[in-house]
Amino acid sequence: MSSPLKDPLIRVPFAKLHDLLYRIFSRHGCSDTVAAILATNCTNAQRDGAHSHGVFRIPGYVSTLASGWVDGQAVAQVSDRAAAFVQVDAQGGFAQPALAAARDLLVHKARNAGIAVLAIHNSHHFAALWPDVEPFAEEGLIALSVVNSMTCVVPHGARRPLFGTNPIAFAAPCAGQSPIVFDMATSAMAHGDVQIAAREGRALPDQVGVDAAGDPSVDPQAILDGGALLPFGGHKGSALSMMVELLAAGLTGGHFSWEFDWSGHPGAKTPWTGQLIIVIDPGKAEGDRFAQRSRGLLEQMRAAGVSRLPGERRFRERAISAREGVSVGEAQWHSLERLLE
Ligand code: NDP
Ligand code: PYC
Repeated sequence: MSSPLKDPLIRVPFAKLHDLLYRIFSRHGCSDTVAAILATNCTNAQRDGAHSHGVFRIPGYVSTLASGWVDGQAVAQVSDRAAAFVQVDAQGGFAQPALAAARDLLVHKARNAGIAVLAIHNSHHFAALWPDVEPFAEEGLIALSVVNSMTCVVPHGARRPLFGTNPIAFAAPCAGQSPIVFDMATSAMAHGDVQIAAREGRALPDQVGVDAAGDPSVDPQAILDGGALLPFGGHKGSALSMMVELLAAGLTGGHFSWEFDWSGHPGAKTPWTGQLIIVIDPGKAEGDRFAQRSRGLLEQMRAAGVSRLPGERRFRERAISAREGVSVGEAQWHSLERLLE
């Protein structure tokens, strides 16, 4: 598939892109439920300009489904483990349908207990993480999620890669405006962005990765061909990445980023790991003023000179997409259509 950035852009209605992606997922072995959930996830990412996890990912989904590595028909099994703990076995399928299957129970528990945990294992997550948390904040809840991926990050002080790119996403309600949302890999760069840079022949910034010999490199292809990424922020990002491994895999029972072997499934791209989501009901806090306090915090940040808050770029892209349609590369669109043949 051609690069989303060098390809001339066209604007397509959200529903048209969603329908195409739904048909691709269905054509390549997903159940109706899974196809609809993944199509929504991927269309939302493209709509918000989250290009490393929008339609760029579709060939990877398709090759993974063809390889038999992931089960596109899986029906997640939800277990009510405790007053504030829900466990889901995704049955070797995608994490997003597992979250959807457990969501009502999770929210019910969070509203009762003030907090609830969702532990997903035996799952594949190949997407951006903010779509998993933002909807909770839209209904007044705070949500934090972590997911681990595949070995491609050298822990601080180590000689070889071990961790995944391991993102952390957070969403909180904010009075009178869209929720506060951030979503970030704990690696210096997302693996998807390294792939995009390699396609475009763009050098990376310093301190992002190393080549196969372990020497610092700004060549994205060298990082992809046996090299590795570094955590962001040295020992601090490395500690957060370790935390993600512990929560998303150690706690849930999912695989650590180094624990699965996909070499017998050529074309497999989706990490077979786990995901943790923690949901808090701020309505249980004394005074129930959390959304107002959030707004006050943002006002102070703006007054202090912050001109760009996390999530703002995506919300801006979303508004443009609503007016003009979702932007997709022209050649990219035709490549997608060919996946229906
Ligand atoms: P970015 O570094 O692009 O952005 C991280 C966060 O910082 C976002 O919330 C972003 O907001 C915000 N931000 C970016 N620039 C600024 C700025 N100048 N000032 C203030 N805030 C800013 O994200 P990553 O490259 O780390 O991750 C990209 C995606 O990759 C994520 O969605 C992540 O979930 C996904 N990913 C998924 C993995 C998986 O296993 N499924 C593994 C690794 C990554 P905004 O959104 O508005 O740009
Ligand atoms: O961009 O690092 C990444 C990534 C890994 C799995 C899905 N996305």
